[in-house]
Amino acid sequence: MLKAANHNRRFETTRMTRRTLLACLAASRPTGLAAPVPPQFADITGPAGLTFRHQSNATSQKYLIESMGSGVAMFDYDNDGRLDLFLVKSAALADPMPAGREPDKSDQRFWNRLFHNNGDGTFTDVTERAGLQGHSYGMGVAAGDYDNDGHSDLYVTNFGRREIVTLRFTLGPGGPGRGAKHGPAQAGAALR
Ligand SMILES: [Ca+2]
Ligand SMILES: [Ca+2]
Repeated sequence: MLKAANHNRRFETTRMTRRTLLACLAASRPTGLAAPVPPQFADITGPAGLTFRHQSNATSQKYLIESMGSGVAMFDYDNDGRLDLFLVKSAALADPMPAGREPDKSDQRFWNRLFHNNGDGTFTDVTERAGLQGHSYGMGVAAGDYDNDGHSDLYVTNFGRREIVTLRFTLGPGGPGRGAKHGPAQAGAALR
């Protein structure tokens, strides 16, 4: 009997505690606030000069790599203090792909792209100048200064080939895309 009474008291205490907690929460709820407005976004890739569209090059074979999106790196390739963009892209596939043939990246639609941050909300495509069109079917990328020379480098993964790209860029006054000499920028790609 004593055990049952203690149990009932505990149960009642717990119930009262819950009631008190709910009352406190109700009392603390702010009143008169407007309903939260969901954040709004606008597509500014066009005005910003980021003319990049990924190509999956889908085939009737439905190869696994067709379903993979590509990687992107935000890094400061020219050490001007502003983050630039490197975007990886796929390559053309035959339908079906003959055994041993490498995907074709020669068409500009399939080039990887490097965009220089102009510092005013716009970007300039410097892919050709940098020689970063890439090889094979691009998958992912990582950026880092692997040789510790103060310049960021890229590690690009492809279906079939991996690339380590070492970058050596020097800037003329004003930076690229503003009538200044970008130059040249030595960009070398060592294939592994
Ligand atoms: Ca930069
Ligand atoms: Ca480096």
